[in-house]
Amino acid sequence: MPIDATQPYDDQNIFAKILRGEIPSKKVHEDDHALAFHDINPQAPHHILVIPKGPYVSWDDFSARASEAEIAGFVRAVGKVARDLGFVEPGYRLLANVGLNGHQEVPHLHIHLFAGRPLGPMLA
Ligand code: D5M
Repeated sequence: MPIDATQPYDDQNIFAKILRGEIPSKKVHEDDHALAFHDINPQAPHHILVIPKGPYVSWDDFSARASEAEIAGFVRAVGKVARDLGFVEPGYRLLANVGLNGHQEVPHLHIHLFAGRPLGPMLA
């Protein structure tokens, strides 16, 4: 079920549990600001989720409240994951779902990174 992105941060959400190591993930990158792991329900040959380590519900929450260091660290981590996994050529797609109409299901900001096949035109 999609969530309301204006809700307060819930530290029992599944990605908070992954960050605390309470449930496993197939990790591909970790640094001070970000964790990246394989999506459990891949929509492309490569489907990675990149999440900030701080408690941010959505892109909206993150862009409004995160520090400059957190924003820079997170954005750089997304790019580094794509480069390190060899996605830059022939390309990849980034996606962040926000709130009810964006069909965001997990209330901790995550960037989807899709690669490994032609992804076609953007869906509206
Ligand atoms: O996407 C939420 C995404 O989170 C969806 O693609 C499945 C993925 N997911 C859910 N639980 C897990 C675990 N435990 N590991 C890895 N991936 C997971 P959204 O943008 O919120 O609709």
